[in-house]
Amino acid sequence: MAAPHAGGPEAPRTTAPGTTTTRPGDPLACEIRYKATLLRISKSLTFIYNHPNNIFSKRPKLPTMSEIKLFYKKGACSLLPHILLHEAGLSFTTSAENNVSMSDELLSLNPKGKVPLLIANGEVITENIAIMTYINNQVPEKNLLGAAGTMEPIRVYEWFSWLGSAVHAVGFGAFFRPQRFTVSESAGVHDGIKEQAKKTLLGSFKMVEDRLDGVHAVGRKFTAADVYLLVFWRWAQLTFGMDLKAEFPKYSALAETVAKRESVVMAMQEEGI
Ligand SMILES: N[C@@H](CCC(=O)N[C@@H](CS)C(=O)NCC(=O)O)C(=O)O
Repeated sequence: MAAPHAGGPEAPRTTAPGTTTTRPGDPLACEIRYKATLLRISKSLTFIYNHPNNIFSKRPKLPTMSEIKLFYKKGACSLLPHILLHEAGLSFTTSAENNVSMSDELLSLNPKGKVPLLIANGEVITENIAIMTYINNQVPEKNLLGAAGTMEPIRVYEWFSWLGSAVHAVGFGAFFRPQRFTVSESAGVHDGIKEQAKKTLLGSFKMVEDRLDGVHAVGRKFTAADVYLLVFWRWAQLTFGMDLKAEFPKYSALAETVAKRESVVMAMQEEGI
């Protein structure tokens, strides 16, 4: 059937008052269609140019997960989040502090002058427990702090709290830096503090030993509590000069099992320890 404009009677047109009526083939109709097409192309180009994924745009990119940066010190407690970042499979960069003094950058970001420090999506996060909670929240399906909604996260935080305070701040704090616990500068006083700290730490290790029921601190699977325990076992092994395996067989089995994880091997290799 022939189209109406091809020789047949033309269909009546209804036009709004003030609009121009055109016939197909009219120069005016061609020009209007041409301009409308140009307008559509121009709108599409503007949309593409302004899109955040346009690699040619000069607009700043939105923060992405790849912008995670960890400030650490070789073998320090910052090894904890270093391992956990690998466990999470997140992409991140690192900045190593030297053993003598903290960098100006670290000090300006953390007035406490300590590692670890994590920058993630523009947020500066200090404190191991806060950093590990942040990492866990990025990959909740991995249950790095235990399965949500069960007793596991409660138990993991129970370990975190005790390990971070009694064991780390008090025990190892006094053992490695006795000068922080006295105004005396006498070597004898410092040695006394160290001796007492070691006694306290061995008491804590005995509590770990008695508490463990298998090679993981919480349940039957790996959690960040295992990493916390591994870091302190390593410090003791390097400094106590005793056979930890004979004294604390369950704790040592946990440390040896966790040390074989790819995340641990990678973090330790990166720190050169
Ligand atoms: N409560 C803090 C303690 C951090 C801490 O004591 N970090 C130590 C390294 S294990 C540190 O940076 N010490 C200062 C230094 O080594 O100069 C946390 O858990 O993140």
